[in-house]
Amino acid sequence: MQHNKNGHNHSEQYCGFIGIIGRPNVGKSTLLNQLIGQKVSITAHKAQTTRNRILGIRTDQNTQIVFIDTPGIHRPDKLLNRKIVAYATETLRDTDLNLWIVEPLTANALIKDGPSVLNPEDQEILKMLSGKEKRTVLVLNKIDTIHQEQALVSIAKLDKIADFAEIVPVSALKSTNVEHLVETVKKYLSVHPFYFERHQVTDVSERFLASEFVREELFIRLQQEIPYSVAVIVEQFEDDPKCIKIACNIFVERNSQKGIIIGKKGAMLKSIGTAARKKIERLLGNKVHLALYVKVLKQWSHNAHHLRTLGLD
Ligand SMILES: Nc1nc2c(ncn2[C@@H]2O[C@H](COP(=O)(O)OP(=O)(O)OP(=O)(O)O)[C@@H](O)[C@H]2O)c(=O)[nH]1
Ligand SMILES: [Mg+2]
Repeated sequence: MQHNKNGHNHSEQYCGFIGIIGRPNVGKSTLLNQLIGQKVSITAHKAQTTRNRILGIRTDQNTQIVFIDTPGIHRPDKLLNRKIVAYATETLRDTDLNLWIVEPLTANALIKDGPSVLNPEDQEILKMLSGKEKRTVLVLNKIDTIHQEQALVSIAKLDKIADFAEIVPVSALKSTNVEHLVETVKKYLSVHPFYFERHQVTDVSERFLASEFVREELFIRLQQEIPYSVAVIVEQFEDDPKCIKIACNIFVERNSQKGIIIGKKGAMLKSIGTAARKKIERLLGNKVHLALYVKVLKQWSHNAHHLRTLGLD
């Protein structure tokens, strides 16, 4: 029987469900996209971009890794946030292995020891992972922003706070050491027939991705609370090979927000539409016509009924 460097037998298929968890904005979705080599999860410089559980599937020869991107874990204030934090905390219960993503330790933390090197939110996550440390790979992301020496000191400090499976430094943005992370994950797969087709990279529909690419542009361009007050729903998706026709409703919570999204003479909505259309065209490999409509749905993010209608429950 032939075995490769992960101890895998060539004639069997190996699979695993791998959770990607961490605070908001640490780079979970950026990492997922790099791990599978395709953009299936939207990213932004603002916290709480991801609202759903999103699968990224990577199949190489006889291994299939199912990565699960989750919303950032934080103290929820409104109903929407309670729901999205639940997606993350429920995910880490059912996975074969979790990748816990953290940012480089601050200079202030580097003079401390023990769990207090972590910021308070990460200390909470450490408690949630209690008992699962050996099934947790701690991923130190954004190492492109620090000196190598600082990375080494950070790893030494993090190594002392729990008995993690491994600690892997990466830069999701620059794709540094991401392939090493994949090789690490492969050691934790078990024998099982592939769950998905070999070519499948995600479980979310093109329709959902189209709405997410619109939401990504809203996140990038809008300030303060507005990104958190928008939800995007695809109303029409006509699969015409000459030009795919997509129409989306953008729901906001207040009239004033509607005005800001539309902008002076519609300029803001136009630039959002153009940028999102280009991303959707790249995704679908086809010409796209994208129509956007802004509608007010008062206080939707606090309302269970509206959350259900918007597919967020
Ligand atoms: N410099 C640097 N920036 C990064 C890296 N990885 C992610 N980022 C940036 O960090 C920000 C947040 O990235 P996301 O991938 O959206 O983070 P997230 O953890 O998915 O955030 P939530 O979905 O809000 O929980 C974006 O501006 C990314 O470009 C990295 O390795 N280096
Ligand atoms: Mg995200």
